[in-house]
Amino acid sequence: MSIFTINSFDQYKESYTCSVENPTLFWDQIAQHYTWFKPYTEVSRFSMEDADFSWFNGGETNITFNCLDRHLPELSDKTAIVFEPNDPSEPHQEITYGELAKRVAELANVLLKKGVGKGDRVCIYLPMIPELAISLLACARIGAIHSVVFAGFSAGALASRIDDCSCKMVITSDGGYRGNKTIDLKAIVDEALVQCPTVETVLVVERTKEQINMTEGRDFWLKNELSTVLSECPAESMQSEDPLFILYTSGSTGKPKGMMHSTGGYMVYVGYTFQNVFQYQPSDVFWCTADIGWITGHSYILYGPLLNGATTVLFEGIPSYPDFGRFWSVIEKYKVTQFYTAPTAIRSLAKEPLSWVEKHNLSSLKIIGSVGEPINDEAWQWYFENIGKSTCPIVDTWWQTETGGILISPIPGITKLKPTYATLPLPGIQPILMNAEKELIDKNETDGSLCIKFPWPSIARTIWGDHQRYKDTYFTAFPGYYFTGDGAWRDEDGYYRITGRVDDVIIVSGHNLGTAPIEDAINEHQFVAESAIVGFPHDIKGNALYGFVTLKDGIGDFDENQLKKEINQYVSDQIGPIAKLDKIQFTSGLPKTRSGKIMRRILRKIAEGDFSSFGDISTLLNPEIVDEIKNQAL
Ligand code: 7RM
Repeated sequence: MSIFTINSFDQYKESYTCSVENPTLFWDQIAQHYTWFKPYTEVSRFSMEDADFSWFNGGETNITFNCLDRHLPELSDKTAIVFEPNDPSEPHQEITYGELAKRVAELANVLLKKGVGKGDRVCIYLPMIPELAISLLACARIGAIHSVVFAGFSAGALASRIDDCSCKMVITSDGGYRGNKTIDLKAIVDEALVQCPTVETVLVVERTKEQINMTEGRDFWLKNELSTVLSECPAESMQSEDPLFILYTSGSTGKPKGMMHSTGGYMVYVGYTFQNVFQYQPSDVFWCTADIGWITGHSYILYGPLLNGATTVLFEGIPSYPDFGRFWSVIEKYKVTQFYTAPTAIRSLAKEPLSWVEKHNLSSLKIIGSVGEPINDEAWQWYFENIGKSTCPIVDTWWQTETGGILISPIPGITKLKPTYATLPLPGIQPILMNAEKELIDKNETDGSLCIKFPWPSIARTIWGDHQRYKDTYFTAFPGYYFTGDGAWRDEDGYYRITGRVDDVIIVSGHNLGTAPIEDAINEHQFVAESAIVGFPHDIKGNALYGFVTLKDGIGDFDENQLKKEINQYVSDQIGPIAKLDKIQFTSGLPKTRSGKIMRRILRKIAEGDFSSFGDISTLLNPEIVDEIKNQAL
C-alpha cells in the first residue's frame, strides 16, 4: 500500500522513522504521488546556516495541474468548491472540478492578455467569494506569483504590501459583505494605488453592485474581460523552486514580512498533510473557516483539499451572522465531515447559549480541528463535548505562515489525544527544545524554545527582497536550527504543548511563566470567556502578572473582588502561588489581530502604564477596544 496515507499508529511510526533516517527516500516516495511534467533529479539540498533550501530539484510541475487536470475526467462532475454566501438567503453555489478548471483557465487567459506572465506579482484583495479561489489558481496556472492581502486591511496596509513586492496587477471587487456590513473594497484599492506606481491593471469582480469609480485604462470589470478569452489555458511548466506565492505576516516589530513559498515543496507537503491530518476520504465535505487571506486558507481551504480531489467549503460570512448558530447551520446544511477553526471562534461561540448548537444536526462530523493559538482546556472540552459530541477527535494543529503546512498534530483516530497538546510531529518534522543557554534539551518533561532541526519541503524560502532578515529572524538565535519563536512543553510521552510566543514569556521572581497555562487556568472559571496575561515591572519580583479578562454574556451581578479572588485561586491551584495575578482588569474584549490572535504587545504597554504609542495597529480587528482598556487600566 502507498505510504502516502497513514492508517495506523504503527504506520505513523514507520513513516516517521524513515523520514528521519532517510529523508531523501521518504520524501521521494511522497512526491511520487503527484504529477511532474519533468522528473526531479535531486530530492533536496539545503544549508540551515544560509537559510537556503531547495526541494525536488530539476523537477517541473504546476500545482494547478495537480489540483485540477489530474483529477479530470473522473472528478469533472464532483463538487470542488461549495460557496456559502454571507447572507444565508442568497443561493449557494457548487462549483465542480470541471467548471473550476474552465474558470481558472479563463481568468488565466485574462491575466495573460493584460500582460501578466511568469514571475510577475499579482495582488489579490477580494472577499471570500469563488473568484478569490479562482484568482490564486489562475496566477499559479501561468506562473504568476500571488500575494493575497486579507480584504479587511486598510489602504495603507494594502499599499505597503503591494509596493514591497511591486505588484503589476490588483484583483479586487466593488465591495464585500461581512455580517451586516458592506466594505467598499474598490475605494480602498483606489486610495492605496495613489502610492503604488507599479500597478498597471486592476481587475474588478462584481459582488455588491455598489457605485464605484473606474479609472480609464487601468480598471476593468472582470466579467467583460472574461467574455473575450478562450476556456482553455495550458498549465505553465514551473521549476520546482519557482515561487508560488508571497504572503505577508506581521511580526510584533518592523514592517510585515513577505514570506515566499515555492512550487514543488509546498505542493508535496500541503497535499500530504491535508490527507493525513484530516484523514480525508473521497466522499468527505471539508470546511476550514479561515480566510484565504491567511496561510491556513491558502493551504487548507484551497491547495490541500484540491490536491486531494476533495470538496471544500468557502464561507463568506462570520460566525455571528445572522445569529450565533451560523457555523452549526452550515455544518448541517452541507453535512460537513471535517471542521477546522480557531480557538478565538470556539471561545466566542462557547460564550453563547448552548441552544445555538443544539438546534442543529452535527452528526455528519467526523473530525474537528483547531489552529492559530494554543487551545485552552476549557475551550477544548467545550469543543469536544458539544461540537464533537465526545466522539470526534480534535486535531490541535500547530504551524506557521513560515512552515507552509501543519508540523505538529495528532493523526485523528490514530494518535492518542491529550487536551491542549498538539501532540506529535508529522513525518519529516524534527522538533527540538532549546534552553536559555542555547543548548539542546534531550529529556522529556521540560520546556524550552521550540526549534526544528531538519528542513521539510514547504519551509518558506525567503522573505521577499530581504534574505538577510529571513536568516536573522529564524536561523541565528539557535545556529543550525529553524527557530519558531514559540515556546513549548514536552511531556513524559514526548508530546508537545505550545505555551505561546517566547517573547510573551514572563519571568516572575526568577520563574519563567508561559502565558498559555495561566490563561488556561483562568478560563476554567465558569464566568470567564477569555483572558490574556502580560507582565509589568515589579520592584521585588522583577515582573508581576497583569490579567485582562472578558466575562461570559448574561452572568448578571457579581462581586468584582470576590471574582478576582476566585480567579487567583484557580491560578494558584493549577500553576502555583507564584503565578497569581497582581492585577486583574475586566474588559469587554481583547485586542485581536484580524486572524484572531491576541495582540499582547498592546496589553503589555498598557500594563506598564505606557500609553504613548502602540506601534502598528493596522492589523487589529477591534482597535476601539484599546481606548476602553486604556481608560480603565489599573
Ligand atoms: C497557522 C497559523 C503562527 C503562530 C505560531 C503560534 C500560533 C498556531 C497553534 C499555535 C498553539 C496551535 N499561522 N499557533 N497554531 N499555538 N497551538 N495549534 O496560525 O503564521 O498566522 O501564526 O500561531 O504562536 O507561531 S500564523
